[in-house]
Amino acid sequence: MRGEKKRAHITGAEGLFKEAEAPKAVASYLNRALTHPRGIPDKITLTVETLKAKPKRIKLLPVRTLRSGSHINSTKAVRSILLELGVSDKAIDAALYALQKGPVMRGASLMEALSARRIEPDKSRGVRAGRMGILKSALASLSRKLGQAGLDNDTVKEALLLASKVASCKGIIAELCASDDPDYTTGYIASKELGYIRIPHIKKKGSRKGGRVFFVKDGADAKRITAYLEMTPALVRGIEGFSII
Ligand code: WAQ
Ligand code: MG
Repeated sequence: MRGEKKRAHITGAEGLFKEAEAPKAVASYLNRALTHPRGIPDKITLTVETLKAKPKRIKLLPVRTLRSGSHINSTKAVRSILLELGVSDKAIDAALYALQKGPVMRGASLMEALSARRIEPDKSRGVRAGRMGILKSALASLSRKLGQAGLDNDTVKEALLLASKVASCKGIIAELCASDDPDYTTGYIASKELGYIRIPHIKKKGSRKGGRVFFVKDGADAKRITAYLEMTPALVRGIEGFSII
């Protein structure tokens, strides 16, 4: 689903569904586009496609939430977590600049973790992670578990699913994300190594900036990574082993 206003992109969302679930899923995406905090779109595009390949099985990353009461502390934490994951100071600076000052992109930047070079084929659009889904039964268990932590909402569930697919991609070291919604100030750093770390106050309230950076190993193959993120269907089948710390 895509919502657009005066050719500015407002939001996008997607999922994998069984055929029988499709009408309900489409209706709920439509409803979300019409009630989005970034405004009512002039145009909504809905696409329904049949999967050609059997989805790859992926696992959800474990979730934890950083305790931070301020934007300054959160920025410090972002730096130290990314350094721990092997991202250079230069790449951290470039990523924070892109998220806080750069134009809002539809997709994510692919950035080499050491050189800070951006390698995505289309620099203004970025790379869109897609074709990820979760079985209905797994989603019900996930909702229950997130509910106990006060986190059972679409924003968290979709971000966690996206981050879990991204982290499953060979060559990706970490992801940094800040929402472009002016009221949503919690972002995250996700990685196979440390899981999904929620970061309150990653941005200041009211800002319409935001974005995603996928840090890759220097020399990684941008084409292969883009193809995996955009095209390969990935499915969470169960939540065994999933934890909220
Ligand atoms: N693939 C790659 N990048 C994307 C995608 C995608 N499918 N969708 C959005 N982006 C980029 C794009 O640049 C957006 O501007 C930016 O990410 C933010 O997207 O646990 O709501 O949908 O509480 O605004 C984090 C949840 C929510 C944290 C993130 O992102 C939590 C969010 P938004
Ligand atoms: Mg948004």
